[in-house]
Amino acid sequence: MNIRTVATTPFADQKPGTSGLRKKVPVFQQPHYLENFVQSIFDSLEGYQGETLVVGGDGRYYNRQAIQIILKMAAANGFGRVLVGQGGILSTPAASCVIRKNQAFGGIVLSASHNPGGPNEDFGIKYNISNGGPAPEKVTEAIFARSKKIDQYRILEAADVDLDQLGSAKLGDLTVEVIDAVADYAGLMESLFDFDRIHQLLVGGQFRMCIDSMHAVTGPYARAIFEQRLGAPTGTVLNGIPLEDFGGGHPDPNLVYAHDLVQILFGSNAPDFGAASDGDGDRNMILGSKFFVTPSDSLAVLAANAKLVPGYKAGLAGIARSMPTSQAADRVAAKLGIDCYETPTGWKFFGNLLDAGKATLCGEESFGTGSDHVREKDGLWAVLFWLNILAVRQESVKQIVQEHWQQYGRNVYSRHDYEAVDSDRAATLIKQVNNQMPTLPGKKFGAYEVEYCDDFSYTDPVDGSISKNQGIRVGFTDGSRIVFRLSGTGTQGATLRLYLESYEPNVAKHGLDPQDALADLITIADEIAQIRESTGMDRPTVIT
Ligand code: VG1
Ligand code: CO
Repeated sequence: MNIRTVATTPFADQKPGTSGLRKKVPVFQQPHYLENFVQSIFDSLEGYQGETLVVGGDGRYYNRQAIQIILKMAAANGFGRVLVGQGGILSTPAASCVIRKNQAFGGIVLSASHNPGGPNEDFGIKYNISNGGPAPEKVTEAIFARSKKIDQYRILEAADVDLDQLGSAKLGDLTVEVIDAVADYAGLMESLFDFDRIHQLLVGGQFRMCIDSMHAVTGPYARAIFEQRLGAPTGTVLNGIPLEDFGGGHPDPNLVYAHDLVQILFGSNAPDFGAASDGDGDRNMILGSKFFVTPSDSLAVLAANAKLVPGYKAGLAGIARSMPTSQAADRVAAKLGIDCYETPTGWKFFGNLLDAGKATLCGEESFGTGSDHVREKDGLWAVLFWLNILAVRQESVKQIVQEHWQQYGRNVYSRHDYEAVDSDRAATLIKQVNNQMPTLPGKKFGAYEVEYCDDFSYTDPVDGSISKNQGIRVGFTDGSRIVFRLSGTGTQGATLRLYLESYEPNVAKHGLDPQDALADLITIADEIAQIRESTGMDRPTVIT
């Protein structure tokens, strides 16, 4: 066995963002770049000798090459066993499922999620801990600190492992098991949802659905679950073959990037239900016939109807949502008499709440929903949850959401993204808003009066850790909110996210277009942050 210790020098830019380290492929392809980061992960961990590591990714360009490097480094660093998805594939929620089921020490997930893939597009790497969830900040900070000092890494000299053949192989002392990427995950789904009832819905001839996998990782999962197990007609899954460049598309399930699906669901003779997922399968977009469900509403509707679903019929311990997510879920929690937690953006902040049994359902406005079944958000899980509810209630998606609004009022919501803004300009914009923080409370903008303005800080109720500077909130006396935040997942310049929310109890106004209902807040946001002037952009790149 030939283990090489390779001398290296640090890269200054290996700070993990909201969800791991994301860079352009050519950055990752620089000599030692990936190796440095992987060794920094291993150097930050303790006690993994002889233990199991899970490795898989969303199949994007460079996935296979990166996995071969990681396997050889895991062998050289003393792991006992690596479980790797066939073809190098594991969706993010499936990786979480496999880590938990096999009581692995941790996992490495290769994905840049919703960012485009290809030789000049994005790649990413993320470490997940033994609970199956993204490493908490104290771990990602340790990895970053190590990456700034690293001077060597260890790698085994060996031939590549055949990732396409199921079964076991040896890399030095390391056992590499190539596992079915879908089986464990599909089994978990079957244990949570009423597959018989969903099957009846799908084969009854009345109900039609389609799922857009956007040429990303969920294709094989969606085909196995919906077409093979649940009996949906072949062709229900669109773009179901994972491609290294996602067919040139942007695998982000929103109204802008999932335009094929949107055209079908808003076209003539539209199906009853449509869904899309992102590059690594942890996001979802839910559509009814000519109807879009905002992710914030989706979380609230799932929570309100959870008792209809076998896996959740005992009720929910609590609900957690990220700070910028609308407060629709808070209303459901209040009605159910359970706690609602508000966390910073990013799934890593839900892990402790889920582990401690404080929350059962979690959600983010960015098309992310999940529960305590794994420790990642889970796109197809959300689709199944909706289908289970539809099968029981026998109403349309639109009826269910509108009835929800009648009961709870509507939290009108929208997010405006300004992408690829010059980084200095974006920093200046945030600074300018920060400077106004002391003087904004009490200030009037037309009918709106600012009640509070702060930079969101979170104290984890389980371990007491504090995360500061998580987005600037401007709250108004009528409960409306504006939030300003810079993205932590982009790879080009900065992305400004503007989150807008107001509350509308009046049923007669529930049909309004959110952009019209939020028009005043949009103007106020520009007045406070001078967005158009600071970014040099007339309008947002993406509105959801
Ligand atoms: C975005 C979303 C956030 C999500 C993160 C990872 O982060 O806003 O809610 O958790 O992406 O999602 P940011 O920092 O760009 O706003 V993805 O599906 O990695 O997996
Ligand atoms: Co994702």
